[in-house]
Amino acid sequence: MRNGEVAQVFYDIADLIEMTEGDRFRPIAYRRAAREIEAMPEDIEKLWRQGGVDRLRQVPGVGQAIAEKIDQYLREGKVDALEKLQKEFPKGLVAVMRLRGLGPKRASVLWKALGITDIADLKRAAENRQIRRLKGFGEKTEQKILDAIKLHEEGQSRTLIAVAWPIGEEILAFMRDHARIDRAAIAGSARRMREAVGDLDLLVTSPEPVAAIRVFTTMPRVKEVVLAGETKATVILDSRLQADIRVLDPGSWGAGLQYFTGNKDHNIHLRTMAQSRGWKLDEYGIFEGERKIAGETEEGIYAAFGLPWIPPELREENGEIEAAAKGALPRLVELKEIRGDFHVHTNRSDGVDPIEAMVQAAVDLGYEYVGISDHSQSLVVANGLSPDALRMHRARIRAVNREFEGKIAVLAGTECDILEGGALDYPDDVLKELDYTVASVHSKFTLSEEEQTERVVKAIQNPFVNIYAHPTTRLIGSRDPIEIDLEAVMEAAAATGTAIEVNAYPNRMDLNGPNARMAKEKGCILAVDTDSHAHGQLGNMRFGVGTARRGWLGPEDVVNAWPLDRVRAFFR
Ligand code: DGT
Ligand code: CA
Ligand code: CA
Ligand code: ZN
Repeated sequence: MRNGEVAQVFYDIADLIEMTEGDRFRPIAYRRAAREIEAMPEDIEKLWRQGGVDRLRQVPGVGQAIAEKIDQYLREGKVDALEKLQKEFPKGLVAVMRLRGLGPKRASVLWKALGITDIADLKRAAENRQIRRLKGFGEKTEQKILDAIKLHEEGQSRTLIAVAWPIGEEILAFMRDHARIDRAAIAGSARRMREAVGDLDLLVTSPEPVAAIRVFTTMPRVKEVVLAGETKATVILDSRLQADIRVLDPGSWGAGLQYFTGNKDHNIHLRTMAQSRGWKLDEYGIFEGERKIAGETEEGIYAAFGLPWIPPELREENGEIEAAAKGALPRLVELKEIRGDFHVHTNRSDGVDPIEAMVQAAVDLGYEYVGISDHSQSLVVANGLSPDALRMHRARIRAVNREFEGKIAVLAGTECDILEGGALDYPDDVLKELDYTVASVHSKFTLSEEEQTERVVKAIQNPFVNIYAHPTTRLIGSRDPIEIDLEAVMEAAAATGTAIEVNAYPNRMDLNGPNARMAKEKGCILAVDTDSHAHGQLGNMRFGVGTARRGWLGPEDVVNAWPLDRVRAFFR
C-alpha cells in the first residue's frame, strides 16, 4: 500500500508553501488531505485504478486539485507542483524553518544572506558567530538558535514511545513467525513507558539462539547490523531506531528481564541490597556463592529481597524500592479500567474523521463514554468553531449520541482556548450548554512565568472549565514547556475540582510521569486523554496510561476510569 508515500507528498507541499509565506490556509488543506490518506484503510492506488480522479475526489479532504496531483504521482512518480517548490527552496531549509523561534521568514533570510540550506549549515554559522551580524538577529538570537538546534538534536536522538513500541511488537511477531521462540518481551525504557526511548531492548528465549539471532539481523527492516554475536545482536532499523536483542536462557528469564528493564539506578540499588546480604545479582540471577537463589521469574528476583514485584513504570529510583519494602506501593491504574476519553477532535475542526468514526473507535475500545472536544474560534489554524458553529456541532453530537444509544454515551464538549489574560474563547452562556469544557493554551507561549501562571489559574477558576489540557504545552523535540508555576496551577485545580490532563498525543505526553505524581500529591484529579485527530489515535491511550502509572496514579485518581454518573457529577 502506497498511502504513506502519497501522504508524504502533501506534507512536503504544505511545508514548502509555508516557506513561500503564501496563503496560510493552503498548507492546512494539504495536511488535512495527507492525514486523511494516511489514516484511510483502503489502498489509495486501488481506488485510483478503479475510478481515477473522480474516485479520488470522494476521499474526504481531497478536491479536484489534490486528486489531480495524486493522479500524476501514481502515473509518473512525481508531482509538478512539488518539484517547482523544491526548485525554489533547498530541502533542508524546511527543518531550519521548523526550529523553535525561526519560522519561514527568518529561515529564508538565513538562506539568502548566508547560504544556509540545512541545520548543519546553521549550526556552523551560529558557532562561527556569523548570525549575530545579520540585520535583525543579534547575539541573543544566535544563542537561541543554538539552543533550538540542541533541542532538535535531542528530539532526533530519541524515538517517541508511540512509534517505538509498535516496531518492537512487530519485530517480536516477525521473530515468532520465523524462528523458534518460546518467550519474548520488550524491555528497557520502552517497558518502563518512557515517553521517548533511546533504543529498543528486546528479550527472547529460544532452543536455537544462533538461528534466532540470524532471523533478527536479516529482518527486512534492518538497515545496518552493528553487532551480531551468538546470543545478542544490535541493529539499526530503517527508521534509524536502534534495536538490541538478547537470547536468554529460560532459567535466567526473570533475571534478564529485570536487568534489561532497568533503569540503571534502580538496578544499582537492588545490586547494593544483594551485596549487603552477601549475594551477587546480575542478568543471570541472584547467587549465594555457587548457589542460584532466583532467576527464572522476575517476581522471584524481587521476592528474594522480601519485596513484591514492582511494576516497570515505577522503576526509576524514585522511592519505589522503599515503598515496596513498606508494603506501600500504589495500586496503579490499568488500561482495561479506562472507560472513556475526553479529548477527541473531529473533521469539524482539525481532525480527519467524522464524529461517527471517532465514536465507533471508542466503541471498539470498549468504552462507556467518549467526549468530543473540537477547537474554539480563536484557533483559526485549526479551523476553530464560532459559537453558532459550535451550537450546530453540539446538535450533531447529540444526534450521534442517539444513534449510538445502548452502545456508548457521547458527550458534547469543546477544547476552548485560554486567551491572553485568562479569559476563555467562548462566553459562559455558550459553555454552559455543553457537557464539559477542556481548556488549553495554544498561544502566547513566551509570557513571563507570572503572567502565564495568572492566565491559566484564572481559566481554571472559571466554573465551566473541567479539564486543563496539555498543561506545559511542550512538544517533545520541538518546543520547551512554557514557563509556569505548576504547583500554583495544581493547587488552583485541586481547589476548584478541575482535572489536570495527562495528554497522550505522541509528541506531547503532557503532563509527564513526575508532574502527574506531583499533581496527585497536590490533591488533583487527572484526566488521561489521547487528543486524537484521527480514529486510529484513540489507541494511544495505552501510552497515556503508561505515563499515568509512571506518575503513581491509581484508578481513583483518573476521572476517565470512573463510571459516567460519577464523571457527570464531577463535571457539574
Ligand atoms: P534508553 O534506551 O536510553 O531510553 O534507556 P534504557 O533504560 O532502555 O537504557 P539502555 O538501552 O542503555 O539499557 C537497557 C537497560 O539495561 C537499562 O535500563 C538497565 C540495563 N543496563 C544497561 N547498562 C547497564 C549497566 O551498565 N549497569 C546496569 N546495572 N544495568 C545496565
Ligand atoms: Ca533502551
Ligand atoms: Ca539498549
Ligand atoms: Zn487538542
